[in-house]
Amino acid sequence: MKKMLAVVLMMLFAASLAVAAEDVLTKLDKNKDGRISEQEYLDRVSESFDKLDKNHDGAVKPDELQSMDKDKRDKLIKAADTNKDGALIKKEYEQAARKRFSSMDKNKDGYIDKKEWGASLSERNKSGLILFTF
Ligand SMILES: [Ca+2]
Ligand SMILES: [Ca+2]
Ligand SMILES: [Ca+2]
Repeated sequence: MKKMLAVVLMMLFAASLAVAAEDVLTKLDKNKDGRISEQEYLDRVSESFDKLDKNHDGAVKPDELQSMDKDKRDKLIKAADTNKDGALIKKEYEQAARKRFSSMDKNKDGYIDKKEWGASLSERNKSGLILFTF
């Protein structure tokens, strides 16, 4: 009986994850063609950068990422800070996002469709690049 319950709970959990993922996809998909183009993705990335850059000096520094846990923050900076100065400028951030986009676009057609988006979810959890999760 307990086992059944665990299975049901797991299914519910998986279902809620799927719903959340589709929600985000719908939000990103501005022209409603059911997939995310690189431009749609980068628009959103640019918005998220502006939000992170609290003092609007064009660079996101670790102290502006205090709300994130240290591990994720370090991973993000490590992944995106190409000139290794400890701060992320928008160009670096967008470059990392572009890389992210092409790694999600498994069939290389320039779009992230529903299947690709779903498949990338678990990967993103592992990679810690939560900023690109939306
Ligand atoms: Ca679209
Ligand atoms: Ca930098
Ligand atoms: Ca694709």
